Amino acid sequence: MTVTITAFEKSPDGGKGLARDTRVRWALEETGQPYDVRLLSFQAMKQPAHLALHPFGQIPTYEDGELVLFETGSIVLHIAQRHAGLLPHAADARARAITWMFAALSTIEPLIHDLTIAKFQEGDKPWTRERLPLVLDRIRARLQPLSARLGGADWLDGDFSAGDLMMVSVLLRLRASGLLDEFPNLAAYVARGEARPAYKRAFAAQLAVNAA
Ligand SMILES: N[C@@H](CCC(=O)N[C@@H](CS)C(=O)NCC(=O)O)C(=O)O
Repeated sequence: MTVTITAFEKSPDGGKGLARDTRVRWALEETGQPYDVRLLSFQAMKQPAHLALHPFGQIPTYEDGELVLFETGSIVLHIAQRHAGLLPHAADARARAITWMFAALSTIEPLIHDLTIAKFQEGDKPWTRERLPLVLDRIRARLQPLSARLGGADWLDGDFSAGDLMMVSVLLRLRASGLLDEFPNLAAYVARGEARPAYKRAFAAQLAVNAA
């Protein structure tokens, strides 16, 4: 049975690949898995049919027969565990790759999400002008050690893994802020991820939806 994921019918980013279905598409492409996509309006995302799949009424979801998953960390980990290509075989290396997935999602992404909120949801609030530099500095404080750890390597721990897929997916949400350019090795790391054929296919697929 073919996997079905959900995505925005019309993504707020207009197809820049920032919506989180892109990382799931990328994982499916890296592992050579075909998939179908069910597109949802914002309204449909909050209706009972979708809430039964995703308690928070968000995208993406992942359906494979009886199995329904939400949360991109869980979805990408599931894909990576089920299919070869995204996790090393050696147990310790596999655990480290999964650690980088968690680092991306729990140590880096919340701060980047905070920037999105500060800019787009709270941009008109009188206190945003004072708050924004603090939000940016908190991100810098995470990028600095990440940049130091990556150093001159291509990927975070040996070969490309689900940890890199998730870290690149999270970091590329920063591009418009200019913060990535302050860390040239991280900017190059993101560019390396985006240059992967599987990423390009995932990006093109979500763009096709949004350009239509
Ligand atoms: N932690 C969740 C976040 C999911 C999420 O924020 N999805 C966004 C799209 S990228 C969404 O559905 N936003 C609409 C909403 O929250 O109503 C994950 O990684 O799957």
